[in-house]
Amino acid sequence: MSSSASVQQVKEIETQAMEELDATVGVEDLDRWRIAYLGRNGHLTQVLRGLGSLDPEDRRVVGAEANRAKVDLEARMEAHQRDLRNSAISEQLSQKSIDVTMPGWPAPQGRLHPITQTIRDITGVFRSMGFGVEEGPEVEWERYNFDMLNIPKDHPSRDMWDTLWVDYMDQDGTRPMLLRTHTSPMQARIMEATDPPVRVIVPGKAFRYEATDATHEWHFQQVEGLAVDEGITFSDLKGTLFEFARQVFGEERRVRFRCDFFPFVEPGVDMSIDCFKCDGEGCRICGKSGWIEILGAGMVHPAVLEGVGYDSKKYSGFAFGMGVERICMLLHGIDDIRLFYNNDLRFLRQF
Ligand code: FA5
Repeated sequence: MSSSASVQQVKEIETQAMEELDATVGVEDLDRWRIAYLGRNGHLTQVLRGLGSLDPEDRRVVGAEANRAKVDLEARMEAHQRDLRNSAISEQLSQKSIDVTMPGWPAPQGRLHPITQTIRDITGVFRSMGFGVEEGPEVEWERYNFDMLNIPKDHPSRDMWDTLWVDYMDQDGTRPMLLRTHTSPMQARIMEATDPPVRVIVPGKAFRYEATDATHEWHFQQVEGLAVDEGITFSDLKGTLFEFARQVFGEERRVRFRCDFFPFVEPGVDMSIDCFKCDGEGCRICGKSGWIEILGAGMVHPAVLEGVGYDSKKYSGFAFGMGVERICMLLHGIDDIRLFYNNDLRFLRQF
């Protein structure tokens, strides 16, 4: 074999291999081609094997040419393989065509619970009147929930709040911790920690050992309010609560104040709104009275002021505590408080 003839032979193998490679259309086709030209007994491999029988000069020239052709063919094969894969994907995509104009799946979106929305509405109104917002513990000491609010141990007024006691014993065998029965303990906590003037509201949960019905839950939300300064009078209390009722319920809702007793205020009142269901006629919701009580209030008792170290001759103040669920019921015409906590999405999705 002369060197030019062998180089010629390599070129012919290469040309033929290129033509056949372009004609391969599938993975199996391509594999057959690789075996035929680059495989262990392939055409080009045989040329390389035969180099040993050539004289040194031919071996160098033909060997270099055959190796170049091998590298070129391998590169061409890889490129062809990529082309085949890409056109297979395009083919698949064109068969399963995607309609980009179709509407997508809606992303599920949560929303605030109606009670959370109502708390935000209430705090918004009081913020606009210059009140700050504080929060406090739900598991509370008896001292703050009762004693510091002028409700001593064994006093009958403790019966106003059926209490859930926490199973924690003091050294003397008493249980001094409870689930707070109202947000009022925060009055004492705030005054203990701050000097007057105080103007704050406290949203939070309260718990009572109570049977449930259309307007009573054993756990519910309250918003406490407290304002203490020099010269605060009962008309400040009335003005503030009237303005709150006007902003939350609108001008047309009627408001009623009645005397009430709470040991930590003197005088004490409760405030009611005319019933949303019967417009004051009397129905099941309002217990046939035409009114729904939403809050208790009054002037902070001098004993409470003195108990936190305030001078009750210099300072006076008012406090109130409202039930958030009752307000939400009035706002939306909801006739059973238990609906808020049943986790029934058909109810909750309406807000
Ligand atoms: C109190 O809890 C006093 N701490 C309120 C207060 C604060 C008076 C500051 C004076 C000064 P009362 O128990 O009435 O008061 O509850 C206040 C409001 O919480 C009620 O008007 C009512 O709207 C709501 N509430 C009371 N019990 C329940 C209950 N079981 N379920 C739902 N809401 C309730």
